[in-house]
Amino acid sequence: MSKAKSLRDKIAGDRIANVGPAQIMAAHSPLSARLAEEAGFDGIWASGFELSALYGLPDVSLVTMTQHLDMLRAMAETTALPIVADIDTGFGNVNNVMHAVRSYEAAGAAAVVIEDKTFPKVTSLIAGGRQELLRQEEFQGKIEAAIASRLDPDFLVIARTEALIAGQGMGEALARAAAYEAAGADMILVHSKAKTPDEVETFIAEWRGAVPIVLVPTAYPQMTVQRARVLGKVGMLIYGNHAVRAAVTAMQRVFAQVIAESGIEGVESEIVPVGEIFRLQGMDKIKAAEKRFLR
Ligand code: SPV
Ligand code: MG
Repeated sequence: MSKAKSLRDKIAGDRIANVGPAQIMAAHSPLSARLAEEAGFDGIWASGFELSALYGLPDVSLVTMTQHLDMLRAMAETTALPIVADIDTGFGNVNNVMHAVRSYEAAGAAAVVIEDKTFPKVTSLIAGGRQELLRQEEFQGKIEAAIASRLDPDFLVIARTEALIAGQGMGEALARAAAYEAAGADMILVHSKAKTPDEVETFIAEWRGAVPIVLVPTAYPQMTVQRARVLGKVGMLIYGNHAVRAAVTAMQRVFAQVIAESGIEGVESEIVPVGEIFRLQGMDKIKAAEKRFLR
């Protein structure tokens, strides 16, 4: 079974059994993807924000498609989880979208999320960001192009509307979501930077479409699985940047302690032993292979 089919089946099955939504954790490397899998998440969010941060860059379309695709491919080779690829605006117009969808599917993604902003985009949660929406018709064309380009019919094309982020109001967000569903989107991601879930809850209450909703509750962390389940239409919760934020928290603490103590002895008990890294790297397989084949 393809990872795309397993993700699609999970979302559909969760809805019937009323046990979802799927929890998709951000990752920016094969190592972080492996940790997310071990923790028990249902999938990986190949976040543009996280990879940009990894390169020390803001998330404003500076990281190239090739950089993101290479990292996604490495993650797909490392984790059995389905990967939801954040392909921003699709890297250009419909031609870029078609090329991207073919490339991401071939690299092992299970889904793509394409957002309805203009290229270059500006990261959504920044205060006072330049948030420009693409014309609705042009974005519908991008969704149609994405669907026409996938080889596996289970590969998910998720349309993301930034209408609320851009301050265009609930009516515009609902109209765009309906237009994107009409264009064939498998799911609708409605992004919000409101500090409470009220805005997305209003959207969901007024949503008359048939396809499930995806939420990225970074700004409104009160949105739990249980709360989303009650809403009835949410298929996925994406934890958008918690891998890179957790990594930064840990490194800042440990680095500060090492500097303060002028040495590494004090942090020894605070960090995993080197053996844990050997385990995550799969050194046991290397040893077993050498024992078996190296003569
Ligand atoms: C990302 O993680 O890259 C996202 C989510 O697109 S957000 O940064 O909130 O826009
Ligand atoms: Mg992004």
